[in-house]
Amino acid sequence: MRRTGHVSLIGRPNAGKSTLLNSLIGAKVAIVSDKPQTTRTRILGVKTYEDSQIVFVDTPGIHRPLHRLNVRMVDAAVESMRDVDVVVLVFDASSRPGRGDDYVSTLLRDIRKPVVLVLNKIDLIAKPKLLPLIQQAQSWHQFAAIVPVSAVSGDGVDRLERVLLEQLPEGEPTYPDDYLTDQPERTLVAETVREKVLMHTRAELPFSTAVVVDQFDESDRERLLRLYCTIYVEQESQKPIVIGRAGEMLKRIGTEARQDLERLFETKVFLDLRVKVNPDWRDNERALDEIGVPRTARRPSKRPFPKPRAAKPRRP
Ligand SMILES: Nc1nc2c(ncn2[C@@H]2O[C@H](COP(=O)(O)OP(=O)(O)OP(=O)(O)O)[C@@H](O)[C@H]2O)c(=O)[nH]1
Ligand SMILES: [Mg+2]
Repeated sequence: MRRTGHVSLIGRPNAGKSTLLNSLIGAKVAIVSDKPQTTRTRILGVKTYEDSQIVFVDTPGIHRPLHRLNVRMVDAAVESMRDVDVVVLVFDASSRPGRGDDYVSTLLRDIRKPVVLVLNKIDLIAKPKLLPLIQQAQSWHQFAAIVPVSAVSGDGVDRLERVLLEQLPEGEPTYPDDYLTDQPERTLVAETVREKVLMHTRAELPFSTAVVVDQFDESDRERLLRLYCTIYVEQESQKPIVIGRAGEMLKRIGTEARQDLERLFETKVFLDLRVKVNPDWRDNERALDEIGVPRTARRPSKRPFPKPRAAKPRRP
């Protein structure tokens, strides 16, 4: 039977949603990192089978938003559930369920469509731990199925595909067979650079970095694709960290991003990176529009977004 439909991948930050998307469609369309909140927008990845098609929707991890950027991110994830045929909740089986997971379960309460639970990262846990986890997970929601996988090794991913195809409605594929993603080339460039920044920085920097492609010069693409990007940080003090001593860090980021882009575009790439400060861009609606984090249905509030409160000093 021909089946087709949309499946969204939702879950807590770092659960492995983007790794799973890439594994499912067999191509890297979403960047991945060991830092939470890597994905900032919805990313479509299409898998075409002989007679069926699944349109996967990778989403930002669901977390407590402390900036307007994060409000857009979380809303994008929550809204994705409305538009799809099946929801896949991705859970990091190597972690302990916490309050964030309780919150995600409450979001599933009103969902009147099949929800499949993926227990990801099973390569990191001892086999005997899996059964108790499956039993515990049954209290979170009435799942249509629970599928253990390792998005990194690919273990269990084909079973997940079979389970999802069974849940999808009958229908003809909507995208051509060779269609892979909705991500424009410019976005893939910006995201590749951001992935390298995430890989090599720590603490607040991964969260406060954005990348914009200023110029995508393909006039001589067969010979050399010329790309000019700006890496935005929030504060002057963050610039030297991204640039590094004698420009060493920026060079490393540039070299690694260029190598990935040369593989992706199958041509030689010239990549120019500069670093600029864009103060508080994470709380500036216009900056977010320019950086390419789409607005969600929620209307932007005029009030300044509440800043996280400083922790109260503890009594000795
Ligand atoms: N060992 C192991 N690591 C995994 C697996 N899946 C993902 N990871 C790692 O988990 C980290 C987070 O992966 P991502 O795919 O970026 O997670 P995400 O859910 O998309 O995260 P956000 O975009 O921040 O919401 C990365 O370091 C991945 O390499 C897995 O099956 N096994
Ligand atoms: Mg992701």
